[in-house]
Amino acid sequence: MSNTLQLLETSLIEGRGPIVRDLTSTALEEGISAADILQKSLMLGMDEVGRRMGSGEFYIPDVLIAARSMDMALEVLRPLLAEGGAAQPGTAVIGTVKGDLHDIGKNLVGMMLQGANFEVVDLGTDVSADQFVAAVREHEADLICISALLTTTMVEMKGTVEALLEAGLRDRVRIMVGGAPVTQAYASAVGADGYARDAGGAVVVARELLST
Ligand code: B1M
Repeated sequence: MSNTLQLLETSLIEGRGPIVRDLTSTALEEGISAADILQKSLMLGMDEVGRRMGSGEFYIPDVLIAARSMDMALEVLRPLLAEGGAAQPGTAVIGTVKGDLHDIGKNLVGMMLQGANFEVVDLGTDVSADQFVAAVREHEADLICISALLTTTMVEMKGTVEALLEAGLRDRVRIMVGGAPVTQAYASAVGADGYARDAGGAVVVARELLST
């Protein structure tokens, strides 16, 4: 791994935001791709933060500072991840389920979809089933993208699918779910149309869902 990527990973874990932002720019100047910066440094750093959180070495403030640093890196990468493609595939409403405040993965998925030229409506975090339904109506969405990072909140996905059914909108919109605890089996069980493991995969699945 390059020195810059190694330093970037360590700085992210330590929550040194401005340094993380600058090292992200340096890595790009060195010719390292946005995808490699994400996969070979930033994601590894967030995984380590999660490991330390799970083992009790890190407390919530440590994790929040690291998350803010990740946001600063993503702001540098955003223009590259969101470089538009050709024709517009459709409108996607995206959000993290009710009770869940994790948004870094959801933001990445949103940026990648924008990069693939989707019109993206980001509802943020802690989004209720009713808010998803209202947004689908308001924006005439073709796709709804639901993220969850907690085993305790992923159950909200089922509620959102049911709310879309009750609102008579289920046939009009495709549903994609994702997030660390979510699996293809879980996606099928809650009645979603698609599941993606990561942000790159989300673009592939989104395109597939709207072309069928
Ligand atoms: Co939280 N947290 N957290 N946390 N946090 C996890 C998820 C955890 C695994 C940490 C751990 O214990 N090791 C654990 C969950 C355990 C479980 O449910 N099994 C956990 C916990 C327990 C909690 C709290 C309950 C802690 C507490 O208060 N005691 C609390 C809950 C708060 C709440 O949401 N109500 C909490 C709080 C927080 C912070 C606020 C401090 C912060 C979030 C800040 C923010 O997001 N702005 C935070 C963080 C940062 C994490 C970890 C460390 C990192 C998550 C992350 O951003 N990863 C996380 C541990 C970990 O994941 N290793 C952890 C990087 C991100 C790019 O990856 O989000 O997985 P990810 O997204 C990926 C894929 O999942 C996928 O694509 C993305 C890019 O490839 N993807 C999709 C995501 N959404 C998708 C949607 C799609 C498709 C793909 O289609 C629609």
